[in-house]
This record gives sequence, C-alpha cells and structure tokens, in this order.
Amino acid sequence: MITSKLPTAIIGLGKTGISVAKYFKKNGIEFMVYDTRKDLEIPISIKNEIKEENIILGPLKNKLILSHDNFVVSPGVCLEKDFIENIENQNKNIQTDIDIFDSYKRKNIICITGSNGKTSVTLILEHMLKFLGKKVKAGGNVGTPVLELLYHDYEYHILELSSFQLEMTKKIQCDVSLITNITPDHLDRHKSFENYKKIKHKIFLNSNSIVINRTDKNINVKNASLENSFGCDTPPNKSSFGIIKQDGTNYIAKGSEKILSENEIKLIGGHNLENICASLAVINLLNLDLEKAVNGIKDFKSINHRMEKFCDKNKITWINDSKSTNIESTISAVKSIPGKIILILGGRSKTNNYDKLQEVLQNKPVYLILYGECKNLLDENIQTKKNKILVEDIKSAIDEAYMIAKTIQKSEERKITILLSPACSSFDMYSSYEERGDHFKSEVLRKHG
Ligand code: UMA
Repeated sequence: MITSKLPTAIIGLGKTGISVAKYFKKNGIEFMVYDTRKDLEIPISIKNEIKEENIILGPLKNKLILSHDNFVVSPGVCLEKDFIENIENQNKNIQTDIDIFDSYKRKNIICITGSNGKTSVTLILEHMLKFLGKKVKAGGNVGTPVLELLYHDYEYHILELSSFQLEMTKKIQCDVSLITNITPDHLDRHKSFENYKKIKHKIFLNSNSIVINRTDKNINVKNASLENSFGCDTPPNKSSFGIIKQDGTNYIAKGSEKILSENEIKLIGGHNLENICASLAVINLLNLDLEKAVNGIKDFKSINHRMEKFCDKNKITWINDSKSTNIESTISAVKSIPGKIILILGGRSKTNNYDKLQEVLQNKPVYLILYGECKNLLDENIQTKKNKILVEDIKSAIDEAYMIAKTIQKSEERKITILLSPACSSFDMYSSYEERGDHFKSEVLRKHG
C-alpha cells in the first residue's frame, strides 16, 4: 500500500495510467500524471477522474523526482537509466500497476508471458475456465489493465504480462506461471537478448508452480520438471502435453493418450495446437476437469487480430494477423496456410535481419505486398520467387492484393489466401496493432465483404 505525504507520480496517460489514476481516486491517494507527449490530447472521458492541473505533459525532468516518493510507471514508457537510478538512489519507490495488484494477494492467479502466443494462450485458457463454469477474467497486456480486475470478485485471474510490464515489476506472486516461448523481440528497448530472456524469466520468481515449453532452449529453469510441460513433440511422460502424429493427422496428447484431433478445432495453424497444449497443462495443474476443458475448446473460433479469418468470398480468404509484430510470428502464420498466399508485410521494422523469414517464404508460393515505413528495407532483405509490390499503406495493399488474387484465379481457378501478417510493429501509422487490424478488416469488408 502506498503511504506518503507527497502525491504519487503516475507515468504515462494511456490505458494503464488511467486505470491507476482511477484506482488512486477510489482509494483517496493523491497523484500527478506525467506523459512525455507534449501535444497529447487529454481524452474527455477522463476529465471526471483526473483534474487537468494534475496532468503534466512533456519530457520527464530529473527534478520531478523531488516532488514524489512513489512512482507508478506504464509499460510503454521506457525510462532513462539515470532517471531510474536517481529514484533508487534517493530510496524512493518505483513500481507498476502489476505490483499494486500483487499487494492484494488475490487467489488463483495465473501469469502468462512469451514472445509469441501469450495472448492466444491467455484467451484460450480464459475460454476453458469459463466453459468449466468458473468466474474468470484475463487482464494485462491482453487489454484490460490488471487493476480493473480488482473491482470484481473473480475466482480466477489470468494475467498476460509483456516484457515491458515485467521489466519494472518486482515479483508477482502467482499460483501458476507459464512462458510460451522466447525469441528475440523488443531488443531496441531491452538492449540484448540476454536481458530480454532475464526479464521474461522474472515471471517464475514467485510462482507456486510453473509450466515450461520443453522444446524451447531459451527457457532455462534449473531442475525444472517435465511434468505439466508442453511442446510440439511427443509428450515425454504421462502428465505432460504435446503432439502425436498418426496417419497424417495431428493429435493433442497427454502422455501417450490422444485427447483431441486437429480436425476437431476451429483455430487455424499448428502453433495453436501448441497453445492449446500449454493451456491444458495449466488446467491439469489446477486440478480442474481436463476432459470438459478439451470439449470447451472445440467451439473456440478465433482470436481478434491473430489468424482471424474474417472474410471468405469468391474463393478468396482474408486473414487478419495484425498481432504478428515479429518475424517468428509471421513465419508460423505463413507455415500454417496451405496453397497460394498473398502476404502483406510492413509497418515499423524491429530488426535488420529477415533471413529466417526469407528462408520460409522462398519455399512457399507467396506473393509479397510491402507497405509502410520499412517497405524498402523489406524489399532489400527479402527475395522471393513470386512478385513483390511496394505500396504506401494498407488501403493500397488491399487493392493490390485483390488484383493479384483475381489475376491468379483467372488462370488457375483456385482458392487464395490474403494474409495481413506484418512482422513489424504498427507504430509508423497506427497507435496499436488492434487499430491496424481493425482498419484492415473494415476496409476489406467495405470493398469485398
Ligand atoms: N508514453 C509516454 N512516454 C513514452 C511512451 C509512452 O509518456 O515513452 C505515454 C503515451 O504518450 C501514452 C501512454 O504513455 O499516453 C501509453 O502508455 P503505454 O504505452 O504504457 O500503453 P497503455 O495504453 O497503458 O497500454 C499498456 C500496454 N501497452 C504497451 O505496453 C505499449 C498494452 O499492451 C496493454 O494492453 C495495456 O497497457 C493494459 O495492460 C499493448 C501492446 O502493444 C497491447 N503491448 C506490447 C506487445 O504486445 O508487443 C508490449
């Protein structure tokens, strides 16, 4: 609990900052909000929660540290090293909304992180728990700030935690924690892959039990048990989850027992079989009804912005995978689609190394449409056998993709998939991958739906 005569500083006036301000107001804690964006338009919706004179816009100055004892930092704000050191050297407290949530010692907390698949596992698990009749809510990176969960009496709390959220969070006490996988991401902020891995592993520090992806060498836990582990391989023991292939069909298996065929689920892609395995490992650890959870997943259709098949007309399937903001995620999206693909890539690049993606694309019948800030970088770094087209924005990408699809169909008469799986962040043109995905969907549906 925060106790100080000075107001607490909330840094960042986005979803997180607003939820912290709302929480402080409810609890009678004085606060000031800082946002580094000078020209930020203050949303009208928060004017009742935060007085305008309590909001300070512009670069964070070291002298503001004198005015506060406590700082709550939003995940998207990357504080300068010397600013953090100054706070710590003066024995002041810096924390996150996750730390405040942690202080409530709620029951049944499941924490999930990973470079890819963390939102999918979070939502699959939430769906399974609801199917089992539990009062459950997912929060954190998935969209609902964690403090919002405190206003309800949930039986289970699922927290999706990004590396941005874990970086400044102390130790989160939870019942189960899970890392889906670790591949390099957000290195511009975290500086090195080693540091990024370390931040991800913080999720295990105060957890009663852990679920690991046994096939991922970047997940390293001393003496980790393979029980309740998951992976894309055959399960090594009777309480772990994995995939068994038989007569050309993939099955999710617990030990040697096949419990779900890939043909029984509506989610697209091999990576989703792994995501289901991870979720089932958690259900198993919580001693809940596994058989019923397996049945529950059969009617789970898709996840917004993650391999979301939203339009299927005139033999053209449109898939929104705007959530794929890194190479690994785009690779698994491309691998999971049979047949011809028109792939829309672009946005703000997070890397200069596209070798792995190029390798996969070379072996698939893929037409590329490159858009946005990094289209030339992508053009220089990815060579494909089929056409490559460079356009300015998503609207033009849709027009070009449709024209290519129609031209292919004239000569070949077959089904084609148009996939937005950008492998880059959305920040060149949008405020989030959600906004990018929504724009893509609305444009496609307006013209071709
Ligand atoms: N801001 C600054 N200085 C900065 C950066 C941001 O003042 O250097 C301000 C912005 O002007 C803005 C506010 O901080 O007003 C935004 O705060 P934020 O970037 O922390 O974003 P929130 O709106 O609070 O949303 C955050 C997560 N965003 C990020 O981590 C970037 C959301 O994850 C999360 O859903 C939400 O909290 C609720 O917990 C989104 C995300 O993009 C989905 N996550 C990244 C990802 O998935 O790759 C990590």
